[in-house]
Amino acid sequence: MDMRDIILIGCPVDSGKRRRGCLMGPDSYRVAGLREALEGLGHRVTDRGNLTPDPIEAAGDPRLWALAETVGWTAALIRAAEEAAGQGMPIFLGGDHALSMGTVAGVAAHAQRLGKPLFLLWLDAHSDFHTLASTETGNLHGVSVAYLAGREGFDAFPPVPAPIPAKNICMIGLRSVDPAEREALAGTEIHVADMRFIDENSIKAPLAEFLARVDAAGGLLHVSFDVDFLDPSIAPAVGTTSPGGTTFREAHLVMEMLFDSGLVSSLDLVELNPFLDERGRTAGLMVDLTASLLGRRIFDRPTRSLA
Ligand code: 5AB
Ligand code: MN
Ligand code: MN
Ligand code: MN
Repeated sequence: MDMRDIILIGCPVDSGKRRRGCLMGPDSYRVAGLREALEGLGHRVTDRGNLTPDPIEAAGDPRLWALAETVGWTAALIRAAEEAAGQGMPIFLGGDHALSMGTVAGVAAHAQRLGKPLFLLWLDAHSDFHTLASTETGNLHGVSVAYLAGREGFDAFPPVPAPIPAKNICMIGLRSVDPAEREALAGTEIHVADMRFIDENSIKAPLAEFLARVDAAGGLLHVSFDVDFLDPSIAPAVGTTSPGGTTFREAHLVMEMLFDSGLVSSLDLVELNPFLDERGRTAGLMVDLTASLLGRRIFDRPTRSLA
């Protein structure tokens, strides 16, 4: 198996919504043994500790929660992600999903320097496709994809160095999409696999199709893994629970397919709120799934009959 240089970067972003707790996520992954799990698979792992946001004196906006702090995080994360992407495989330990505005934008800048297209896999119950104008809650963890895709109205934020073309974005696991998001998505080439599509076609179908396109394009692949992609019965430690999520087996298959593809070049683990966890089980599950994405397996394929 390929040994990788993995860089853990703590991103205790907690400004993307009103309910606090995601700032404890990076330490929760550490306590749950992420580093040890990845080292046990033969990878070289460096933990860079936690980042802090740039101090920003942006004017607030009464409609938007903690705008200046999220802008400060985005600026800091763009720099950190671009640098780390040139040194190994960064795993960004969240923190809420607002952090992906910075991490993915930074990785995209790196990809652009390499002259390779970046593809984005969004594993989430939500599409996170609001603009600052359309958000109803004012929670900025719900606008990340819109920013990264280059939608208008993000003047308060650093310009996206290399917006991601809509056809390079795939969302899997959707089951909570607001009307303004649905309308905006319909006008794009973003690939969406909602839970109905998954129920009718299997989770393998949209992922295999997407991975084939990444491979054919010689692209880099960033995976943004929101804990609420998982069903809340197995992953209770999230603020925005949404019933009808992916099962352990579906999520596990996604991780195994991602590993087999050899295409994943960076990863966000977002929205874990350890304050809401039950004896560390969500953090432990996320560590196990990350290990599967990085090569933990039951048998080497193809699986033979044991008879
Ligand atoms: B998450 C909602 N669409 O805009 C909004 O958890 C939820 O990062 C956003 O996917 C959920 O606040 C953001 C209702
Ligand atoms: Mn999300
Ligand atoms: Mn979500
Ligand atoms: Mn959430």
